[in-house]
Amino acid sequence: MIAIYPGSFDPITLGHLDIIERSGNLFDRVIVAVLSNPNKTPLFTVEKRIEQIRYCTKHLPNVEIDSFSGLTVEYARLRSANVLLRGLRVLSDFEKELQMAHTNKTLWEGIETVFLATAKEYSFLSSSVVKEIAQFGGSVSHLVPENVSRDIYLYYS
Ligand code: COD
Repeated sequence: MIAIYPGSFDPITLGHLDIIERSGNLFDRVIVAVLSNPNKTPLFTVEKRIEQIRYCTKHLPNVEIDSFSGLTVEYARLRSANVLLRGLRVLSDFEKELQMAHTNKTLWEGIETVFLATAKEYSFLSSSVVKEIAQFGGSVSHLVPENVSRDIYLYYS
């Protein structure tokens, strides 16, 4: 079974990476799909995010990294995947994620959303938290993969 893990991943954090590693044990193939969103100004380009994710998942043979634009369900259909993977951290995630899962189901009845609970040590962690700390000169090396930490350091120095 093929699962898509869609997201912004701007940047990928250890919380995302944990979800990718664990889902690789559950599905035949996991496609990490980076949304290319022209309405947002990201920290890193889509190409850079793909490179970052590819590097830190290179030990996972059944994980592929790609980008997409438009509707996630259309991308999933194109890739013959009928599972969307999402991570849950706190109660507020649940509200947002449930709404997204129901919306996606109205767009394609064949899609299922599978939620993985965050590892407890990453329940506070988000890309926004990482960006906020980095912006004010704090270290994020304990929050993101090493290669991403290096890129962030270069970006802000
Ligand atoms: N631990 C566990 N899970 C985590 C952690 C953590 N520390 N941090 C983040 N996650 C999970 C998030 O809960 C989410 O499930 C996933 O990782 C990705 O997170 P982000 O923040 O990188 O990505 P999002 O949530 O911004 O991605 C949103 C989408 C791109 C999936 C969404 O906007 C989308 O589908 N857009 C395409 C348009 C579309 O199809 N719209 C209709 C659906 S509403």
